[in-house]
Amino acid sequence: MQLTHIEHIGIAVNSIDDAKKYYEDVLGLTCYKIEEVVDQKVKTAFFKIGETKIELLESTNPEGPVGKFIEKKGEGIHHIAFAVDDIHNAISHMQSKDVRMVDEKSRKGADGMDIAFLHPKSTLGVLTEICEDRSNKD
Ligand code: CMX
Repeated sequence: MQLTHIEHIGIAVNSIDDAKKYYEDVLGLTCYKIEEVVDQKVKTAFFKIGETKIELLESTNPEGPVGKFIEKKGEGIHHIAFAVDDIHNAISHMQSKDVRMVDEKSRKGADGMDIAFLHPKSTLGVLTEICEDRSNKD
């Protein structure tokens, strides 16, 4: 298993419309996509910096993972995502190291990725995602 780069950093925000102003007007980044991930109960907005992305996460339901996070901790860094070459291999590797997986199998995430989350209780308190870009592989 090999991590190739930091694919994105997920940041929980109260409002994408409000947060976008800071990322665009102050940091000078461009939002290239807004996408709702219905099963995760979030709306996402993506910005690119080199090979890495910033993913803003706005909850669409207070019972979803980002809604609960915002309620408990407020806005801020929600997760870090590492790119891997082969997500099935990476999940097997994590399981062989006794890492608690939120997702035992990969699933479709935002921006064309196959993703799986590792539980923060197994990762020193940092919610961690692994993702494989399938866009050039199928
Ligand atoms: N980072 C670090 N720790 C976190 C966390 C986060 N983002 N979210 C929750 N936790 C911690 C909580 O603080 C809590 O710790 P304590 O027991 O010490 O208080 C512990 O994890 C359990 O939290 P909880 O509120 O009881 O449990 P939840 O029902 O909120 O589930 C988690 C937590 C991580 C399993 C859930 O948020 C999850 O499945 N996340 C993965 C999916 C996800 O985050 N989707 C949104 C993004 C989708 C996308 O990027 O497209």
